[in-house]
Amino acid sequence: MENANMIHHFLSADRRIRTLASHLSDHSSTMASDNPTSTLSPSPTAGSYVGSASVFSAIAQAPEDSILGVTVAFNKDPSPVKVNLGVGAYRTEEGKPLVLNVVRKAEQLLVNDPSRVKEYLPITGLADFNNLSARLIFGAGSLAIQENRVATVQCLSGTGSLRVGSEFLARNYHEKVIYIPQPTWGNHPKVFTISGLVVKYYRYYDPGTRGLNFHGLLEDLSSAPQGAIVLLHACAHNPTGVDPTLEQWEQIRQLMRSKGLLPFFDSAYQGFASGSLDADAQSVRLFVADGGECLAAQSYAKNMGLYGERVGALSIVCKSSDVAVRVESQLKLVIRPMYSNPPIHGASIVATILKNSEMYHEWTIELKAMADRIISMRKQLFDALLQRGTPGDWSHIIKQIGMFTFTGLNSDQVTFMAKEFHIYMTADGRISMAGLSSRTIPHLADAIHAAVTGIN
Ligand code: PLA
Repeated sequence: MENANMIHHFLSADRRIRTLASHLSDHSSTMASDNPTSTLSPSPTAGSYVGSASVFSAIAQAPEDSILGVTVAFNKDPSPVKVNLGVGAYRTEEGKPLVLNVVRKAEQLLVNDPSRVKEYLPITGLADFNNLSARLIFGAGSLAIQENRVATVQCLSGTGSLRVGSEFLARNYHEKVIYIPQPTWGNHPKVFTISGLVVKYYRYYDPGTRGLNFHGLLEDLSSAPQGAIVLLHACAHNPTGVDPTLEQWEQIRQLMRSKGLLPFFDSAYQGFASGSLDADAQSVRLFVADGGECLAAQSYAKNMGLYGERVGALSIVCKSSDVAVRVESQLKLVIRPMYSNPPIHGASIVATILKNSEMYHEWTIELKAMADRIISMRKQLFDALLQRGTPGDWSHIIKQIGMFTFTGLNSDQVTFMAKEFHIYMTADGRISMAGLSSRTIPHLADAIHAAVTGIN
């Protein structure tokens, strides 16, 4: 065996030397030639190989993303009155992106600290960040945390946390079916499918009442196979803005636990819905309090305004600490070949704020101000439509929760509003309330009025 290996080694070394020699002789002859390509054999990947088709020529043009593509269309519109209500990104009353004061402060502290370095983080991320993130979502007094039953890893914002969590499940969990609400965030089915899970839908929204289809939800989860994964929006359901009440959450919990369904919470808006971090985590805490297992994907994009820093966390609550240790070891196997380890800056900002009680307090005030401004936009838009006598019941605008209003406008009306009023939103009629201001509301109300009265 040893000998065979050695012979193989020498033969392949010999082959490499011969290849190198032939390259060198090719090179010297091309140097002497006027036409450097004339002595090279034509290669379809060579730029100089004129006349050949690209090796990628059969690739089809992909459609734009249904949410981020709205920004692409918006950016192309030269109109000075254009408004982007597509992507859920907070804007100030002046229509400007907002960096929280407390985030600026944390960044100053980090910059001024000479002991900070740019070494790689561990595969699982910044330990402080992970511990503090688990406390933020499960509550400081959570029994699961005290009993070391939670495995938390820092991931690339909410999307990355969902991606890592679902690939972990596809590799390690016996049931591959994940039930997601109908409708849901457009990226959910893509993330779960690419991770190796099989996506099915449960009824969630009733267009007739513009509220929760609670009966349909319970029926669909009742008929899900034992052990199936269920994606739940922790609060501020996207795109509908419709959340179950606490009593309904309790019924969902009982049903899911009785069928052994595995909850996977997507918490992209904690604190952004009600303005209270604790109130917005109640659904998750209800499930953790019963001692059962679940997953939770957290994002700091919206509640700390850290969109582009890509900072989030995935927590898996387990039945015992030894299971949590093994779960974490498997999460590392998912992360290492995906992006090796997460970025340090955003997580350091979050950890700085969460561990300093003064800064934490300041954050909650800024967060509440963002949530309140969104709620006031709801009221102003509702009043503006009422004032115009726009046909239909618009009370869902003030009833819905979180960043978005699911207006009920159809795709023709959406197209009309972009073309005639330069107002951009997703084709399903979802508008980002956080992108509105007192200045743009009259323009939006005029557009909705024209769309509703002119286009069926
Ligand atoms: N989960 C839900 C329910 C979301 O709405 C979003 C973001 C994410 C996860 C992921 O956010 P993150 O990766 O940036 O943390 N949804 C946005 C943006 C705000 C987007 O589509 O990427 C939206 O406009 O729907």
